[in-house]
Amino acid sequence: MFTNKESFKKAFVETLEKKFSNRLEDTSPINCYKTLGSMICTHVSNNWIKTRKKYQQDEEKQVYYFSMEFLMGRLLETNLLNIGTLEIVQEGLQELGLDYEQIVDQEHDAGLGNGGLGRLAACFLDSLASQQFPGHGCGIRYKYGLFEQKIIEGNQVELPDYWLKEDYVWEVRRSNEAVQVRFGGHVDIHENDGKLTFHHKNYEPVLAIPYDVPIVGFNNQTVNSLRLWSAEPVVNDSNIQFANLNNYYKFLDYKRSIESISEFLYPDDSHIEGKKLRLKQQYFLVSAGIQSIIKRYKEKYSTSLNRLHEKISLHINDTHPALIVPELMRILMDDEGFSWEEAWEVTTKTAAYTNHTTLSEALEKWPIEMIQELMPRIFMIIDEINERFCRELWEKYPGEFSRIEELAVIAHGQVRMAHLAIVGSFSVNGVAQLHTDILKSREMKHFYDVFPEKFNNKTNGITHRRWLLKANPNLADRITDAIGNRWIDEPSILTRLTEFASDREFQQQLKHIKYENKRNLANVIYKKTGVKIDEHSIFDVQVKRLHAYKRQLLNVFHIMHLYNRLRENPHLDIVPRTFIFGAKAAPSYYFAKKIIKLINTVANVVNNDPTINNKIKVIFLENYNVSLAEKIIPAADVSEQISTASKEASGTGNMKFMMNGALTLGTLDGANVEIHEHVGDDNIFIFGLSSEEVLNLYSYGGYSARQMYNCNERIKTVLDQLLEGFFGHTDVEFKDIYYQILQNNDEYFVLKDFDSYTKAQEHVDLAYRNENSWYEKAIINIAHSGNFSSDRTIREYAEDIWGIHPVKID
Ligand code: 26V
Repeated sequence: MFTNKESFKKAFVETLEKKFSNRLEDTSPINCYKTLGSMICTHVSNNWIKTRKKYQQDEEKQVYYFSMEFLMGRLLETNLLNIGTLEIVQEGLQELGLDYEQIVDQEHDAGLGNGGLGRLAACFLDSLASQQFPGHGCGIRYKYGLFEQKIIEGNQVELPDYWLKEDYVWEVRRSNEAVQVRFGGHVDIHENDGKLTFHHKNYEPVLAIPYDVPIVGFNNQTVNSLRLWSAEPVVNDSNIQFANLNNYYKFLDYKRSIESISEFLYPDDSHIEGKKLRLKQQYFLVSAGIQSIIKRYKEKYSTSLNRLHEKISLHINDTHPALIVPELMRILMDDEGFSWEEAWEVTTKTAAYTNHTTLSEALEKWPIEMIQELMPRIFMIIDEINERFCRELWEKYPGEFSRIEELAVIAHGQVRMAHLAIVGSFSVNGVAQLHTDILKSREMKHFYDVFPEKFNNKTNGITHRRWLLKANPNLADRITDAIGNRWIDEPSILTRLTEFASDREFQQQLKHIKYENKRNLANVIYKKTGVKIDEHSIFDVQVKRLHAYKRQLLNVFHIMHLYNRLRENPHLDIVPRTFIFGAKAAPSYYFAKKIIKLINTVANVVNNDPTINNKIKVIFLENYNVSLAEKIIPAADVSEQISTASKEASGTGNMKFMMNGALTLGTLDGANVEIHEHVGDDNIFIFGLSSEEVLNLYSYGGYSARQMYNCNERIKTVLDQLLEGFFGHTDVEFKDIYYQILQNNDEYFVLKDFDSYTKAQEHVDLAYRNENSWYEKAIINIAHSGNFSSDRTIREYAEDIWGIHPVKID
């Protein structure tokens, strides 16, 4: 059906007519999208079945990547790309008189994630399937994804993201593979022949229904699965017979409370709230996932589970699924009759954990009582893990109470999920070299002393298929013209582009592609905001979640400063610049929301001031998501990666921009450090405090924001403008930002780094004037971006952590 244009067109019209009883000339874009979706599903179903069969017969080890978030974005175009039919479809639809872009736009982003962590999980799935690794995702089918952001009078307003409004064409509901997850109740303990047995009683049962999404490998036959779990009430004879109205209402209450488990994604990735429902979600995911994996394992291997770790790895993506450790223990002991020692041996060889943040406010801890109430048996097991671990520590460090207290899994009435994950896993990894070094030498130093062999680094990556081939097809074609197409399978080959870095023709081609992408983005911006921007200006972009540590504020302060200079001298010699922002703030993150308001307020002033000769514009694009990122990133000249050094574990946006030929303006933080090492000093703009300096300032003090304010006229002017002047009238709106900086001593060193940031921005301006040299730098960035493909990352996980190998499907 996709073998050539003609057969595609024929099949498309037939499917459309059958599916919707609709003629082509009367149809709608949404029906075209659904038609195309169902054609792709039919096309991949054969390979999906083959892959499942092969994995069920083959004895190769498999990995299950457990994550509370999978930020998949859209799938139509990546699926077409991966099955190799993108061009046929684009041309075929055009010949049918249909608008391909409009059809693609019908798909609602699957926004089942907050940001970097969830998008990383999605990139990993693509790299697993594309390299034929037997690896699957395990997550939650939230009814509502990350909220939709609207900007109203400069403020963020959140709307629910009901992404399932139209049927989700990619999922398959597999009710025959449902399992039961149990909450609450109590545990009866019996002794039989000196052996304790545990019986969970009076629990509330929840039905976990899996919905599978096919993960289509690029140019191969592999189709892995992303299994998303949905919570439904258990409907049986006893609760369906409504003898009286009371029971009926009770049933409805029960139904509502069960369904709430997979109702929505928690949108705050900065502060843990300790909400019961969130803990329920975590156990729901873990218990449903492991039960179904073990069911399948037992169908396949008639042997006992004591060699589970040889066939399966369970990956814990951040601490959110850390209950994998006690849940697997529970199943092995209570259902399979293992002793504690046997179960511990298998569990700690099966689970592996990735840490994604060192921010203390995001480290998960749960009150003992909450775990006890929701999962009484799981709590008993965690308690025992803690007891045994503390006993071991006592032998290793006799008398060192405070060290043991620091390491314990349970302390001060709380269960520390990171500790549980470290103790219960065979591997603990950070997501960039600097991050891993900080874990080993500071945040988790004591654990590193106890388990040095567990710690390792796996620098993040991004799928070059979505972020270059799909998002920037013209650039991908140019690259192929220059170095052939092998880079698509092996992105490290992109380094061959370094030979073209000083090639004038290649530089010009890159310039034209960038310009085209900028024009497209300018159109999007005009449609969305009504603001016309100069396509020849430098597109300077900061798109990411809004967090104080990511320092959008530093960017805004610089814009205010630049605007002040332009007001003083409208003929100031600068290259015109368009500052572009996209950022969602957690709904309860007051400071972050104020910064959004500030960006929009500054934008309003700057964009409407005729005296500055259109030299700068400020754009805030609402509802930043994966699809918008795919339009923004290929059009960027400058990539703002300006977090306070030591705070950003890795960052992955930095890699996407680099791959699309934008130059990084950044601190030596997260993976920026490795980008810097790859491209060299001349091809990146580095500024600001080092992580070492930041950490020393935190440890020993010696920084005064007030002093910076008093001694630096430029900083003082900008800060004072928060209170008066800049916005045309005295404004109380931003006094909290002013006081946050001055009274809380500027926790993220915005003022401290202001001067060096401003200088780095001047260097950007100068560098951009030399066109050849600018594109030379851009080419060198693209050339070294292959190292940041998630294919490399996944190969490292496969080899060093999971011990999995490619499985050919034929
Ligand atoms: C925490 C919480 C707290 C409770 C509610 C929901 C929620 C969701 C996520 C998080 C964890 C945030 C950690 C995180 O996203 N880390 C980011 O991971 C990226 C992928 O490794 C990395 O590139 C970023 O630097 C890092 O900030």
